[in-house]
Amino acid sequence: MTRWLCGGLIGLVSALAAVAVGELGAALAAQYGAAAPSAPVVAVGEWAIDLSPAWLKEAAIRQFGTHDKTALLTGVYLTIAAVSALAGVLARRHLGAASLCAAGFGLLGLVAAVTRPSAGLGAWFPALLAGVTVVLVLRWLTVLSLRAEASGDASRPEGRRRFLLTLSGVAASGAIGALGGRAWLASRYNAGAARAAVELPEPASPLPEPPAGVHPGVPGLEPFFTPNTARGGFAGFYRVDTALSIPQVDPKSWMLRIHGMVDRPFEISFEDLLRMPLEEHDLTLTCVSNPVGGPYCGNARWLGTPLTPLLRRAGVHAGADQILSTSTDGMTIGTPVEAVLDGRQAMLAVGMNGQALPIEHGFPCRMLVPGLYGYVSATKWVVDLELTTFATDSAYWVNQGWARQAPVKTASRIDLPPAGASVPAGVVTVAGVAWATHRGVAGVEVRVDSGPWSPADLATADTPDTWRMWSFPWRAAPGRHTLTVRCTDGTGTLQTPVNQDVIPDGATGYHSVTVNVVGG
Ligand SMILES: Nc1nc2c(c(=O)[nH]1)N[C@H]1C(S)=C(S)[C@@H](COP(=O)(O)O)O[C@H]1N2
Ligand SMILES: [Mo]
Repeated sequence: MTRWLCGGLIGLVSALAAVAVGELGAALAAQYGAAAPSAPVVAVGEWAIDLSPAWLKEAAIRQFGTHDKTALLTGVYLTIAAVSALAGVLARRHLGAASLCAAGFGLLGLVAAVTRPSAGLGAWFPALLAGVTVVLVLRWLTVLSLRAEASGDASRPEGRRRFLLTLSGVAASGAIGALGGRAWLASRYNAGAARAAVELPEPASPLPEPPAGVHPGVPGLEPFFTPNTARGGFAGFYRVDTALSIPQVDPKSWMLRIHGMVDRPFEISFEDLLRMPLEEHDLTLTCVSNPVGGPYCGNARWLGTPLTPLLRRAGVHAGADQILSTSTDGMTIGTPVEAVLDGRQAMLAVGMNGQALPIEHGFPCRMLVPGLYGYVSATKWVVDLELTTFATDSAYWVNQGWARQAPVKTASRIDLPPAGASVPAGVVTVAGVAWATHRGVAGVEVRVDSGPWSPADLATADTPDTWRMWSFPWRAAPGRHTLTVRCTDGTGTLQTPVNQDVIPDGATGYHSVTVNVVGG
């Protein structure tokens, strides 16, 4: 075995041991009641998310979609692997310097862990354990291998075998420890059982089913209500957030505080919330990071308590123009007070499509305000509403370069036929969705190549707060054709053809797909 390889392996194995100890430490912290225990690797990953600029986050969402978290953690692991391998090589010549380097890495994890907004007491514990472990294991293995080389043992087959056995022993325990720690943490820190136990009360007056015909009945077109999780070949409701480990909130200890520029600040428990009048509302939620034709838009029937009476109860001061909401994981979202009080159905939602809110969609409670992008309205795991002003406080995404005010822009999308599809010549059904949340959709038009715009068949509207489905019978002639869609909102304003990127306040432009029509 070359010295380089030996050093690199020692570095990798030490890092693996440290990662394992970090995971086990987090599980141990959870066992003893730490509020939001997280392994150092996760803390570093979340830190990286916060530090990365808006364009990078946006690119990650675009590139990896909901898998952006997996991509990020993979990146963190690869960085740890590279740095630790280098430290291992360095250790053979400069053990002190390499130990410092490893300790520095541990310190990084420690700083990340204690500066997380969700960090509770004991957040330092897993990272400190991991940091100490990496230094000790690196030193131990390096000294062992140098000694074996000095004594000539390393050049004998039994000596080499003995050393490799030690290395693989540490590696195997590390792998088992890391996986075991993760499983242990998942079992200790999990709101699944609490969620299953929630019994949502009936709304004061249940909302009737949406009118017949909200779906055009085109086979293969997604359902009018997006399922909470993937079903029947259709993707589940999109998820966009900065949480690497999904917050697990116990509804028994959940409290929502309403304070700031109000006459009567107060707190309510989850039980209080469920005793308030609940109402259902159909609402399409969209992410500002959704590119033209993109998937980050979903429609659901939500159950919750209206936000306006709560604000009235608190008595909002005249000068307050922003509701700054905060989640358990420290996300802050700023919503215009004006929008919430103008009569639209803003709510604190506890149910989604007939179930308690899924954990990844904000269990036990999230905010929703029709007509605004998620990053300025839809706080998941919300625990705090502070009445303030836009002049004094700015929220997370705004600090990252996104706009303060972000009403949902008018958009339309072709879902069928999918881009690049081959379809037989004859009548082809083109279909999709259009939304201008809170303004409603009044018309959809389709254009073939550079031909004239033709009106599509609109499915029945549910409410102006939901998307509207549409279809269009196209007499398709053989060849390559590009289909383009546009819509008109409920105020009579045509969707703008101007192409704009998602930053700072949402993409615009028309969605096109090119398809191959075959046969004749
Ligand atoms: N706590 C928290 N709430 C959040 C976010 C977040 O990162 N953290 N992201 C917001 C954004 S950008 C969007 S688009 C919506 C997405 O909600 P969903 O994941 O339920 O679809 O949640 C919003 N609420
Ligand atoms: Mo978003």
